[in-house]
Amino acid sequence: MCFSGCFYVLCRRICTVICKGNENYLQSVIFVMLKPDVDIHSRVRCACEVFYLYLRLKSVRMKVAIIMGSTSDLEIMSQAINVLEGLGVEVVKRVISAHRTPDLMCEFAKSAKSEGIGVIIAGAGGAAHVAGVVAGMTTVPVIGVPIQTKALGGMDSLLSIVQMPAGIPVATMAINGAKNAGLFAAQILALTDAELSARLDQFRKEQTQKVLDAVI
Ligand code: AIR
Repeated sequence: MCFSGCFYVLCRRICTVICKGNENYLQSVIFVMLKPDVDIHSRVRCACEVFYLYLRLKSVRMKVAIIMGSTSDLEIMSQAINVLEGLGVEVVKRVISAHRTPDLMCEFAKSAKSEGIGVIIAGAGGAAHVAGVVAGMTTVPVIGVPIQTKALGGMDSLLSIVQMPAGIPVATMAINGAKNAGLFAAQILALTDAELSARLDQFRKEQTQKVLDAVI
């Protein structure tokens, strides 16, 4: 096979295997390279472009931040961590309290976007303000998880998170609904990540099969 033939095969591999779902522009670069009258300099330029795009596409793969008001929330919030890690999503975990560490909360919220965080999951119990306040300081989507409390069963957490003023949305899950928070975050990221989208489809298939296979 000639040089350009090998190069074409290599580039197609990069497109289809690594950059799934983002192939169109890359393929158009490859087609330019394939034109018979293209000189070697242009071919090298195209190769650099393909490599650059590959690095850029890799670097825009977003992370999910999971923050919680206290280490006592970890048992519930680990359901979100587990589901996301199982789907191959990079997770950043932090204990951040709206009341006990307000400065840290502001710092985190303001830097979330530049840190490559695509979704924030915020769990807290009682006077659970972290999700709403973080949402007020960033346009990264925030998912709130009300943690069940001993005194009021988690209704306090739920109402603290769910009743956001118009203009600052928080997607509120059920009380202790951390697993769904993880899945919802993955579904948001999957809109621009075809591989993650395929893993979510597989997750749903397996879930359905488990129900169909259940013997009672
Ligand atoms: N909390 C911590 N800072 C602000 C709030 N609302 C919440 C935690 C936890 C609850 O208070 O999210 O659910 C009890 O925290 P701890 O540390 O006393 O166990």
